[in-house]
Amino acid sequence: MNLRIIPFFFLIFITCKSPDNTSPVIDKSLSITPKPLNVKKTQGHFELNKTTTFLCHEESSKVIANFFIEKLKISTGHSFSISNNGDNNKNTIQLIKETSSDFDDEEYAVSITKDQVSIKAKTDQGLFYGMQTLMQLLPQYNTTNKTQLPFKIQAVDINDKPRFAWRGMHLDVSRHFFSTDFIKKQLDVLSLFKINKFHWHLTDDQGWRIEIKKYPKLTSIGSKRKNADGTFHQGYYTQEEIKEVVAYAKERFIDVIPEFDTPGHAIAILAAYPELSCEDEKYEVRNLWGVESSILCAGKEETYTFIEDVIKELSSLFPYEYYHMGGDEVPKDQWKNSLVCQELKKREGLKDEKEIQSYFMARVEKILVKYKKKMIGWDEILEGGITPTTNIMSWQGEEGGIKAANEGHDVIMTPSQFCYFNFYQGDPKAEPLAFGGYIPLEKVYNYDPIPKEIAEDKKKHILGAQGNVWTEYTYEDETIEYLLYPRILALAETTWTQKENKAYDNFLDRLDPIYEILDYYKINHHIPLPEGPTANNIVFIDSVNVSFSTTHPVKMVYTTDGTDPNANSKAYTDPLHFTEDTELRIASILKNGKMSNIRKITIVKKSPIAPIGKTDLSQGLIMKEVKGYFNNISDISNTTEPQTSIIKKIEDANTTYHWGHQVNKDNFKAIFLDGFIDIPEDGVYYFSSAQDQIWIADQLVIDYKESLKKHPKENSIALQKGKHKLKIVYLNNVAKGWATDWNTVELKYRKASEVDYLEVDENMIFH
Ligand code: TNX
Repeated sequence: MNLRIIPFFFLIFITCKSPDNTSPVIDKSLSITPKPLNVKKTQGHFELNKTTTFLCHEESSKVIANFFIEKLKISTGHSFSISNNGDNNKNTIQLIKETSSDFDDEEYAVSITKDQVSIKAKTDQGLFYGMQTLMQLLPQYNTTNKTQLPFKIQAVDINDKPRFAWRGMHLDVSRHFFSTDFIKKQLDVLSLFKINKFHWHLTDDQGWRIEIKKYPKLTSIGSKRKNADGTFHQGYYTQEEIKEVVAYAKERFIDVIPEFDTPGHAIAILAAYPELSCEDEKYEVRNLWGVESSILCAGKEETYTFIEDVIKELSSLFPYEYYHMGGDEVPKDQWKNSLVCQELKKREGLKDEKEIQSYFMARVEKILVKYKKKMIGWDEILEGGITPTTNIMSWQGEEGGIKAANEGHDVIMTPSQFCYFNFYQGDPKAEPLAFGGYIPLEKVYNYDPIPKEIAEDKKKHILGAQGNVWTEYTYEDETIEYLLYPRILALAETTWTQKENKAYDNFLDRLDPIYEILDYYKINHHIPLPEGPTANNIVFIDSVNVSFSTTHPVKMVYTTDGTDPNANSKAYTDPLHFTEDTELRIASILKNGKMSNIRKITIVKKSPIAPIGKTDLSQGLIMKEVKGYFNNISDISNTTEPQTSIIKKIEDANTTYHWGHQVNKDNFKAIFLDGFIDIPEDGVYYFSSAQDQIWIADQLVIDYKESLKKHPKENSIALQKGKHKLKIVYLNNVAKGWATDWNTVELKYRKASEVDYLEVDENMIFH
């Protein structure tokens, strides 16, 4: 049990007997997320009961009241009614809109007294946030039973407003498609925490996902991706579905910002309309991740006509002021080689291809202005210069945002090192597959969207920040939720709460009430996993110590008898000491009893394997190559005659593709490297590799079963000094968008007592 959390935990849920000694007074005023500006407890309590009514003086506040009445009906079973009777305010929840007040637009005040609850704001949005705060004060988030009325809530005065106007979340639906139901579920939950922007990344190389009536092939062709293994991924939203999501978001005061990525990340467009490219080529929707070199032609008028036609249709779907037009990762070789682009360059007096992109974005912005929209672009567009009215989304770190804000552009911060929720939130050795990187909760929480390099008078240009979820490696709804929560709530607080009111420890203390809400909404949130061992098979010779930690404090429970741990299992406190074979199962467990995935670790006592007694060996390994596309080792046919050669270094087995390039299908093959490895001294060794199989001394040390092989796997084996048989099996293919030859063919090793891996180099391999 984490001692630091206990006292606060009791504070949050403090329940004192009310004077009539019936039900307790609930006080959740310190557990609101994002943390409000001011919370002041006052005397007494308010009783919410079946005769409580909502009091609204305007139609628009009635709409808001009804929205929450529906929610309360689900949690309590009771339908509250609305009255306009202004004379008797007793036992009411009043929604008071004061358009002439000096409140900010998103500001609200909640006052709970013994007689009534009042929520004041200048706008409907303010009232909505006031109600969301009130909801967090009620015991409505009960996953098992309906909450019984009446209940008593602590009297309190809350005054609150956000630090930033842009509190966003982004979702890439191109790499993998997600249903409107899933998106609505997220919008509903995000609105509880006052997130107010949804950036919908609708188009990319790997799929166009929105119906455009004038260009039907965008969806009939552009929304379908044929994967390298022959399977398909497809999906798009009809305009009706888009409208539904936008309306659903609007009810929750979330603006939806479409992203139509141009001029790069556009091969799905070219697959449908190849005439929009610079080259006379046929294109396919890209089935590899990475950066695509085929882009929209900047020198053709048809490109701008197409963009205008699409924007015209988008403008009837997305009513908000901002449109995101991409501009990221644009390889410019095609423009260099294109006659029309070079003519354009000359005609417009453009210095280089970067300036062609500036010209392109400026024209796109002009189109947007016609539809009364403001343009956002990724920070790459700064390279060739931008128009004074362009807005920047800074993702390649903070530099682009700093430069743009200092030059007077509005900026949304989403630097990948703080805001990319497709990155790992815990140790990649323990966590399920993610993009890469490492952004634990604390890093998100402590991120400040206003870097110190921004001049005082330019700070106002930082509109806020946003969490991005790119979906190359997320196939399931649950995985998106796992990556998002609770990190997006740390960002919600970072963007809402004043910096001086934030404290990570206090946020951690509020995670329990947050989990209660997430469970109520059936969100598959992350639970920190037991981290420490980098392999799930730990070999030892005499004895071994195994220790665990978590990214933030949470109890761990474990068993050593082959059963799954539960709440009653032993709590992990200190490193575990093993002297015999054991199957260790360990998991994290929250205060509400919810457990993380269980980590199963086999701990095995072994004597080091004796070397083979060969001496007449030459350096290098024998390489056999079998041509063909193989998903699994078992698919390799024995009929194909392998090509045999000797390689000096393991890395000589590398094939030749580069990151981002199209894969050369003729290069698909299986590679077998055979020979011996020279082990320097007796001991337990860890090996690390992203190849399919590593055999040492006839033991299968690494068996990379997943088809997608992105991050190296590790495993241990006890070996005596000397030469041992070595075999490496490697399938050069593309699985789930990942080309295996983006992994260097390599094998690394370390002694169990060391931390850093070394390369198995040319002096260690023989045949
Ligand atoms: C870069 S962020 C991209 C995306 C990828 C992402 C992966 C940005 C503007 N472009 O196309 O999905 O990295 O993290």
